[in-house]
Amino acid sequence: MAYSLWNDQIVEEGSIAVSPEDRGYQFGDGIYEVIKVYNGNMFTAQEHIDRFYASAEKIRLVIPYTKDVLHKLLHELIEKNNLETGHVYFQITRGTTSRNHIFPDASVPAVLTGNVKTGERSYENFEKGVKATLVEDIRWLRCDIKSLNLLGAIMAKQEASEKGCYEAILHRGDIVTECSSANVYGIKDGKLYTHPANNFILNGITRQVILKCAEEINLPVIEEPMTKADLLTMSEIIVSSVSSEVTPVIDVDGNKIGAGVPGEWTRKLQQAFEAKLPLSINAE
Ligand code: PSZ
Repeated sequence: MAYSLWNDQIVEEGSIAVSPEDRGYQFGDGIYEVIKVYNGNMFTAQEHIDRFYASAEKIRLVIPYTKDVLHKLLHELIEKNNLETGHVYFQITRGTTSRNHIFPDASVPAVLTGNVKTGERSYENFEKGVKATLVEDIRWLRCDIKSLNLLGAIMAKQEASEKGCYEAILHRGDIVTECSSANVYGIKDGKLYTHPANNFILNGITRQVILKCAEEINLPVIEEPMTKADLLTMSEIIVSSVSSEVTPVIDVDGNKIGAGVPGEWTRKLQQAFEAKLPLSINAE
């Protein structure tokens, strides 16, 4: 049987009924997080929980539970579902009221839900690399918030998928920002380039881990935007997210990146990343 998070309870999945007047459903008025689970252990759970509270604060949504309570609930959700490898997903909306753009009264409770998804790591992508395509970034100007509104990302990812690509690398005019659901990096002449963590990108938790890995392997990090032309001259490109981990990009719109196979710095980053994962059974 599958279990879900429903406010501060773990309940049978089938017992939940979200209202059609939930503001998440009506307006996308809420925020979410995804945490990777390796052998039953959440990776960087505290960082994701901190970002969840930070996203909520940025949209003036008050989460009616402490971070510790939420952490324990996520643990329980994983255990109840016997999740080994996969993701835990959770979101909170500004509650259920008669449709009105203006915030509901403070007495209207937020609605917190969560569930798990089983899924193996994408070893083949990590090993062989993937193709990507450049797509105009038409999202709003607060991409630092992990908002439930994902239309800009969905349109871009669909376009990539229809072109046989794994990801859409987004650009605002000439400037490369990030991907539809990942961060993007270029490596050239022994330096790692990635967009600074401002309102134009989501500061990925995986991004933060990768920047630490780069330091460990003596790969200097330059947090400056790349142009589309810069991107295509990189000798290595990677994309990262909770699910993509460190995924090499070997082709952008038919342009071979480097030798057209994952490069040496990418392999070193993958090794440093792997060393940080909680892979032993019951590591937490
Ligand atoms: O399972 C999936 O498809 C996931 S899990 C996380 C994402 C997708 N996306 C995260 C994300 C994002 O949506 C955008 C726009 N930029 C960057 C990221 C990477 O964030 P982290 O590393 O925290 O997953």
